Amino acid sequence: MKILILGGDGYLGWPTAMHLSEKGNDILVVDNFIKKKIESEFGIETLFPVKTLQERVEKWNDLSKNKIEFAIGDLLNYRFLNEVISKFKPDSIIHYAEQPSAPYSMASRERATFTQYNNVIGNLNLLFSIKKNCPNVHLIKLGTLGEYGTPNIDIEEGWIDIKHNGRSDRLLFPKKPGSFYHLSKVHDSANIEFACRIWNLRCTDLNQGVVYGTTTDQINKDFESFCTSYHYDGIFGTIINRFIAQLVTKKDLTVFGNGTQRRGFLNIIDTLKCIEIATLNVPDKGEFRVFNQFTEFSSLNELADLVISAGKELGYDSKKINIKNPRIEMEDHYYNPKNTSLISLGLKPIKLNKKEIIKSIKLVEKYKNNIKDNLFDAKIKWNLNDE
Ligand code: USQ
Repeated sequence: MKILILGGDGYLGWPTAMHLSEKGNDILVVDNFIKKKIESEFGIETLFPVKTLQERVEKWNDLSKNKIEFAIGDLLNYRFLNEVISKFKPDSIIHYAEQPSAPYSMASRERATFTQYNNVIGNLNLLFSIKKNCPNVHLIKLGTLGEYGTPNIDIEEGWIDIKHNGRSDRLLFPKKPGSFYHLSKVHDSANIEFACRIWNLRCTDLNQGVVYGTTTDQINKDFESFCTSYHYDGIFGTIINRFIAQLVTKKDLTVFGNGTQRRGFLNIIDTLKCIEIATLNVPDKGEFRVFNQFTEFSSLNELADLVISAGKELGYDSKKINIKNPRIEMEDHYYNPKNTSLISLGLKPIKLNKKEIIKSIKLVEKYKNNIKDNLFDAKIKWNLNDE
């Protein structure tokens, strides 16, 4: 297949490019390096020294029989997007190219509007370009499990059958997201569903949980050349990766609030498998298909306890501290999201257990001198008036 990967320089985009290239697909990666700009705005550095996209692609193309190509540009530039899509003629488009940080989107009015403008308009441009250039393409869009929030009912995969006053319909599942970033993905989903309905496009929206992990089969071929970003900072760092970095620097693990919040998680290797499964199972024309992409869910306290007990086996004695929650989110809540679609299509999940955590700890330990303590602070508060 010819697969266009938008946002192909990122934590997930780059490993996806290598994985699908190794499976024999022609890959074109597009990125505008926006995450790098935000990193420099906040003085953020990733844990591992990640090579430039050019260097990674060159090295990959030396070692592999399938080549990866790349183009630098922005989805907000409609002319650029049309040119890329009309020349490459993809069979599938995987769309990761969005501002991915909830805290960033809550930092100020400017960052909230940037997040929504960048994500929603970029996605809208993509829909128009698909309609114009390749209406049969399979769009695989990265959504987020956080689109649903934590409603007091079971979370279905995208759609829900509703009976109301004696009548019934199948409607998009109601959304109760927790940040302007998560909201941007809600708006994307609504726009894509509409485009599928009116223009007969086809899309898989992957509502993904929090990803953890550092390596994949392709990264392991040559870690220094192919590693992807690892954030532990308060903007891009996600919870498990932060906990592991806190542990190896002998800090306590910062659980926000009372830690009874529940979230869905998956290993980075399972992200790649899910994407591959999506590419191989193409939805019908006009279909807006939603998969909930996570493999297990647990409370933040359970996660912290798991990292602490894995750390104990390696001689660490960090504790869990429950700090005042900088976010506004439900802490005690019902949580039961479904995830049967990807499993029924063949996903065999990697279990988040002590062994997996120990593997990550050992890798992070090698780079612990790069960790900057001041980056751990989760300074961004959801209620700007708290200051
Ligand atoms: N949290 C802590 N301690 C920390 C950091 C976070 O307790 O040091 C808590 C947060 O309050 C939240 C949970 O951990 O309840 C998850 O936070 P996170 O920063 O790991 O993840 P989140 O902001 O939700 O966003 C991440 C990705 C985003 C993706 C999303 C999937 O950055 O791109 O969409 O995970 S999900 O969470 O399912 O919406």
